[in-house]
Amino acid sequence: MQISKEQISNHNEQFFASHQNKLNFTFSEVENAEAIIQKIMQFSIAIPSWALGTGSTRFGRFPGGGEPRNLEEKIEDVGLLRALDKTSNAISLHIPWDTPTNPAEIKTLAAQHGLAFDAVNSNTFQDQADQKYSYKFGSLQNVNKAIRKQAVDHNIDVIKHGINLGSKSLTVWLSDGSCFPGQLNFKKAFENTLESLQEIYAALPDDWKLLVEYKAFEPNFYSMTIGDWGQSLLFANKLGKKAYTLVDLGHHLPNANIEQIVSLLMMEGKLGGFHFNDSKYGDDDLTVGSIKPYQLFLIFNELTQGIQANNPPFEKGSNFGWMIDASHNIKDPLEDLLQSVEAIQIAYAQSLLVDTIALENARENNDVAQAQEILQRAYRTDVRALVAEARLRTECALSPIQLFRNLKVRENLVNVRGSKTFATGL
Ligand code: RM4
Ligand code: MN
Ligand code: MN
Repeated sequence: MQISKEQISNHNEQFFASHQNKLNFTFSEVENAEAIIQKIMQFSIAIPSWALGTGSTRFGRFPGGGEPRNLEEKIEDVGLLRALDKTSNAISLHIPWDTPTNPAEIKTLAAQHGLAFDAVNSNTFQDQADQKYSYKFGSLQNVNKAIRKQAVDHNIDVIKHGINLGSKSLTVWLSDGSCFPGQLNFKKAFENTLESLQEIYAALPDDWKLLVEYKAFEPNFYSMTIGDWGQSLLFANKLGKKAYTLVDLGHHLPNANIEQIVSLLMMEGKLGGFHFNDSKYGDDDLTVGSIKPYQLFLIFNELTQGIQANNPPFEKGSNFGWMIDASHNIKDPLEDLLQSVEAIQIAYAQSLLVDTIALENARENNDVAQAQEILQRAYRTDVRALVAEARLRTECALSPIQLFRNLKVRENLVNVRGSKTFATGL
């Protein structure tokens, strides 16, 4: 299914008058409104290929119908998102869930939808049918050299797929760790993992990044071999300048101060990628901004400040790995992604409202109340009209979910693909 320009402009006409009112008001309140719109228009975010189907829990899966049956249909789905909001303009593949068997055709198809390929992701947290050794006791950390080699070879294979598609980074997330005290020699597990990562790093093209993702727990519940940003940074530093830490918002212990982590990683020039999602307890995959929107804003505040001090990775075409990483079990995945994209844009826009000079002054004077006022003033400003205006100017929908529903996109996909389709992924 394709959404036409005409369908979008008809939809926008209905909402135009009320949008214009809100926009005029926002312009009267926000001094740098035009600059914010421009930044949002340049903003780019990748969609993971595994977020387009219904996610499962360990208790079951309830597929919603019309799920993409193959990589081509996943690209088509991201194309739909991009038609509604130009921000979603890249796709990140998980291999072997989405192995591109004909890369030239896949690349052409993606280009037709205006999509680039973001980071490629390896998978050594599951066993594949044709695989010789099992990863039950870990992959890159495994006590058995042959198992480690199998996992290394897989990662090198993933890099090759990425090269064919024009990706510029490999994300390594390991489920390696242990479930019980005594099971693992921590030092050996670290050293084995480092040696394996070094072999992968050696196969990385010079203009690529290796993104080392960490996660506090699950599926291992006693220790994770790359469990936090300290461990990830340790690996990244030992590996070299092409290696970076990747922060996935849902991968921390409760109440972790993620904004502080972001600030320090940027200070070190080692923040390489970001997986946006939200969580309340143990799930790492809820819709961005659905649980802790203020935290999301505070994180963006650090990102924006760090970027202003360093380089402009938000811009289109940059190879900074900004991605949504969410896949949960009850919402329509496309509606969920539209909500996530907007939550990110709102937090980004609000972070651009922060009066950084005044904030720094307040800090230097230990004026705690004033510092809080400055941040909260930005957070409490309604920037939705600016985000909508960025969509309007890029020929996208003023209200993406409304249009998605009015056009009966999901019903259409069910008609074509059937109600019992299963997308590869979680
Ligand atoms: C993990 C992690 C990785 C993702 C897998 C599917 O929890 O977030 O980024 O590749 O899930
Ligand atoms: Mn992730
Ligand atoms: Mn995760």
